[in-house]
Amino acid sequence: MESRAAVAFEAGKPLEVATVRLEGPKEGEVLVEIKATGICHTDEFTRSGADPEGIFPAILGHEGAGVVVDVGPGVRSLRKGDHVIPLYTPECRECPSCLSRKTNLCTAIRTTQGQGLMPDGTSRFSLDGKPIHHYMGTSTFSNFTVLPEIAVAKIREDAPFDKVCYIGCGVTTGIGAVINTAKVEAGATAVVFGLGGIGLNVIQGLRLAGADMIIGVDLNNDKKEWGERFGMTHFVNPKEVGSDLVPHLVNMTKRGADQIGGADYTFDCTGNVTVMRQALECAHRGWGQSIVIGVAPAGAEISTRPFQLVTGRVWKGTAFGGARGRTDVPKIVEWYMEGKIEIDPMITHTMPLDDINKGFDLMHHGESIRSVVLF
Ligand code: NAD
Ligand code: AHE
Ligand code: ZN
Repeated sequence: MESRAAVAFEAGKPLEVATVRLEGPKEGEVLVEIKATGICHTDEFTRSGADPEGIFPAILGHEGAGVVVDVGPGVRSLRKGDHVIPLYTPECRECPSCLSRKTNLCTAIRTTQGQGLMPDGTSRFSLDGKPIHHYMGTSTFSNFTVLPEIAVAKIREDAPFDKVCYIGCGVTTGIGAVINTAKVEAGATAVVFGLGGIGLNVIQGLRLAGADMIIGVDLNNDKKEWGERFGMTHFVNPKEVGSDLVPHLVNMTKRGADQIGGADYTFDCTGNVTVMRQALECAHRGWGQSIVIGVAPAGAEISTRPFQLVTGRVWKGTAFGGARGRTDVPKIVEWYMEGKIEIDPMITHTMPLDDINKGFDLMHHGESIRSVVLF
């Protein structure tokens, strides 16, 4: 069949909308009509050429929602007409990682996914007879996409595609980092670096967990109002802090008799390795945990004095908020439908596929929280 898609032909170049060929689903795969897809900073990270796993040409996009329109042989858990969210972190429930119960990082198809291919080692997408790579196993910047059954979460049918697509990455990553990875308790203090599409969801996750003090840090003062809208209690713009940022944040979080300072939990939602170090170092001595969410460019490395770890700070990372997609994503959709979490105000812009590059421009200029492409 044919599908309209935004193709990344070369690193650093705008996406180009084209009509591509798409082969139907093979054994264990489903064909999904994507109804809406968010644009995450990770799409920009790969488009820009900063992703060491980036392969071109490719169809990017990993934050979609849609409807199953065909199923391949052997598919048992899904049928035509099901409403679904594609999962860049699948959940096979059979691999050692899934069975360990210690991680959400299913390994069943990770190798071929990183090569931009379906599990059988081939691509379903092509243009003028030449293959186009898949991306993160999802390629939601295409009106139709093929997915392995294990990489699809079935959701309730009354959930609006143009909102719940955001659960395919940003919402689940932010809220999951708080609940699954950090396991934040009521009354905690937290610092969130980067108040974009991920950081604001960390903030709403912290509010949900009952955190007392939620400090947001961003270079863009417009993000103050955004953070407050979702539960942030204090805002810091590093450009406006006279002294060093870390001592400033430690000072702000001083509590109790010892007056040591430092947050119980900190989160990097920028992908900047200098910020990751600051996030670790403003965590509380003895128990503070710092969670790396941001994705850093090829070649970037993190560093700190080992003393920071010797004295009890914990450096952790999280992918997809530690969520097991087929199990957890339908639950997060329920939370949204029941009004436990907010999504609508964060979707600041919508656009047709033809205007997808405008979504990337808005992200660059710090004007959007989430842009969503509607098919
Ligand atoms: P975004 O562009 O919407 O937001 C980034 C925010 O960080 C912006 O508000 C920007 O002003 C701020 N910022 C940038 N540099 C800063 C600095 N030095 N100090 C303070 N603030 C700074 O991006 P997003 O979609 O929210 O994604 C954030 C990061 O999370 C990206 O690196 C993305 O690739 C990554 N990500 C990771 C996962 C995961 O599973 N680990 C999932 C989704 C996104
Ligand atoms: N390809 C990059 C890594 C990118 C990365 O870390 N991706 C996150 C999801 S970001 C979603 O917006 C992830 O899931 N990581 C776990 C995994 O298996 O990829 C690189 O640096 O090579
Ligand atoms: Zn993402």
